[in-house]
Amino acid sequence: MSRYTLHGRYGWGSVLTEAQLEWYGLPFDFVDVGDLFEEAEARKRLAKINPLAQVPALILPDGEVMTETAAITFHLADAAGSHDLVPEPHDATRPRFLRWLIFIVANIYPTFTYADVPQRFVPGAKAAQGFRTNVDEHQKTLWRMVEPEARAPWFLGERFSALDIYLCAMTRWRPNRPWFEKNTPKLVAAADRCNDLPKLKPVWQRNYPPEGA
Ligand SMILES: N[C@@H](CCC(=O)N[C@@H](CS)C(=O)NCC(=O)O)C(=O)O
Repeated sequence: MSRYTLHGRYGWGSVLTEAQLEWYGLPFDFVDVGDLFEEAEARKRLAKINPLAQVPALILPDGEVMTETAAITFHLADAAGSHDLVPEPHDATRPRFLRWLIFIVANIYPTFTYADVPQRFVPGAKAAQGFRTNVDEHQKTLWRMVEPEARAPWFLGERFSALDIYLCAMTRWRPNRPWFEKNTPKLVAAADRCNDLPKLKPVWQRNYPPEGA
């Protein structure tokens, strides 16, 4: 079987795709792109594959390049012929799945794009600092909108989905884990459950090794 190539960085957004490849048992090679914020060369290299120089960038077995985690989520479900992570078209949970997956990638994910290195978008250190503070606050507001939508034990209720994978990764990012525990306990509960799934354990360990490991 031909293989996928995942260009990514452990701990970063490529984990969203890595977890899904692992879940479906699709064979892949991982290419560490380097630190896109610290190494100009790393951005230059990745831009040849993804002009936006973002991860994940997934090369499909036929050579086609895919970026955008939500698009990849749908494609991998098709490729695997599985509804494990993406509710099928007439499933009652599908509209909620679509809504909140797109909410996360369209509204929350860009808060990282703009605030990770705000100097890219706002001139002057002082303005960049204020921008960062405001975008970080906006991000918290957005997560607070997601929280009441979560059911149990998974985000969609009885049904596990790719949304739980997003939560498991993203509750490790900004603001920080204690903030999520205090403000979005339902999201954290689904994230923790996902963290404990034996099938995905190696992915979480690779991307978020326990401290001191
Ligand atoms: N909309 C994209 C967002 C990807 C993204 O923002 N990736 C981050 C890492 S978590 C990145 O590569 N950032 C580098 C940059 O934006 O310059 C997706 O869903 O795949």
